[in-house]
Parts: sequence; C-alpha cells; structure tokens
Amino acid sequence: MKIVLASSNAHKVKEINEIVEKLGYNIEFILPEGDFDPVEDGNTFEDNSLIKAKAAWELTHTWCLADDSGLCIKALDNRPGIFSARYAETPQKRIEKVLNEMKNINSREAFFACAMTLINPNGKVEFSYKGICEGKIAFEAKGEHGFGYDPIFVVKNTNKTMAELNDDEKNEISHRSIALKKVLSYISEAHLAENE
Ligand code: ITT
Repeated sequence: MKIVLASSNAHKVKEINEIVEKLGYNIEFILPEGDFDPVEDGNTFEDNSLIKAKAAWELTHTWCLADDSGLCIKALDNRPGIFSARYAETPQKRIEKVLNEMKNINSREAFFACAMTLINPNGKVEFSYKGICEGKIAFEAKGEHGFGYDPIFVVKNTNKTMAELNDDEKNEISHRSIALKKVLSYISEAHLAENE
C-alpha cells in the first residue's frame, strides 16, 4: 500500500518509513510530486494536520497522511508550538532563539507533539491521533542525529538530547512514532491495506 505523506519535509518521510519497515508493515510513504506548501492557518496541530491532509488529497485523490508537529515549551506558553517550522529563518537560528528565550528560566519542561490525519481515497477523514513526547529544554545544543529542535530537547527520564539518540532509539519513543503506531494499527485492524 502506498500512502502520500502530506509534507515537504524529507526528514519526516525518512523517519516514518524507518518506523514502518521496522514494524514489518508493507506500506510505503511517498512525498507529493512538485512543491507542496499549503497555507497552514489553523490554530492547533490538529487543524493544520487536517489542512495538509486535505490539500494532499486534492492533488492525488488517494490515501494521504499528514503530520503536523512541533515543540511546545511550557514556560513560553507552549511556543513555538504550531509555529515551530517558522520560528526563525534556519534550524540553527530557531535553536538559538529558543535557548536565548530560555536563558534565565529554570522551569524547562517541554513536549513534542505530532498530530496525524489519515484521509481515504474518497476524501474523508479515516483516522486521526496526536502523539506527545515529554522532556525538557537543554542549556546548550548537543548531538548530531535527527532534525529540527532535537539537539536541545532532553528526553524525559534520560540525560540525552533527542539528537544524541540514534535513529532506532528516537523512533522507539518519539511523538511521531507514538502517533504513527496508532495509525498503522488502525490500518491493520480495518484491513485497509488488503484492498489496495
Ligand atoms: P511539512 O509542513 O511540509 O510537513 P514542516 O517542517 O513545515 O513540514 P510542520 O509545520 O509540522 O512541518 O513543523 C514541524 C517543525 O517542528 C519542524 O520543522 C521542526 O522544526 C519541529 N519538529 C517536528 N518534529 C520534530 C522532531 O521529531 N524533532 C525535532 N524537531 C521537530
């Protein structure tokens, strides 16, 4: 079964296909052809996930999954949140901005969220789920793996940043893997892959 991932983020599709393969599902996620950049003007991860899933369905009329995700920092009223991808110009500048805003703040609790929306070939929402991964903001960036804010996110009950975990370790615990596992179980239990 092929599913269009309503995204232009190559890191997301790589992580998702690694998780799928590791779990032994016969499903492949592919990015839409050409530029995919719908206006994400929702107020929540769920809203933006639905906007992206619908936009991909409009283009393809096939199974589409959207992943809207981001970093929420409790002391910053959950910023950057839905603005995570646009918080500053580059990934490096986004990390610097967060570290700077958190400079004198001791309460560093944060979480990553990932809202997934699965749309069927008829254009109807088939399943949705939001995964959360808890942790705290580091005082400095560490680690080379992953992407985005991984170098400054210390995973709960560890002293490692998400970027110090290897791909398999991140995929065991990430917000994305928590949401994706629910989506995959749904696909499997509803026997959706068998009809494709
Ligand atoms: P698409 O909308 O095209 O899927 P995007 O990167 O713009 O790609 P989002 O709007 O969902 O996606 O924003 C997600 C941002 O949140 C992403 O660019 C990272 O900055 C951050 N983020 C999400 N998941 C992450 C992860 O697993 N590790 C680190 N940062 C993450």
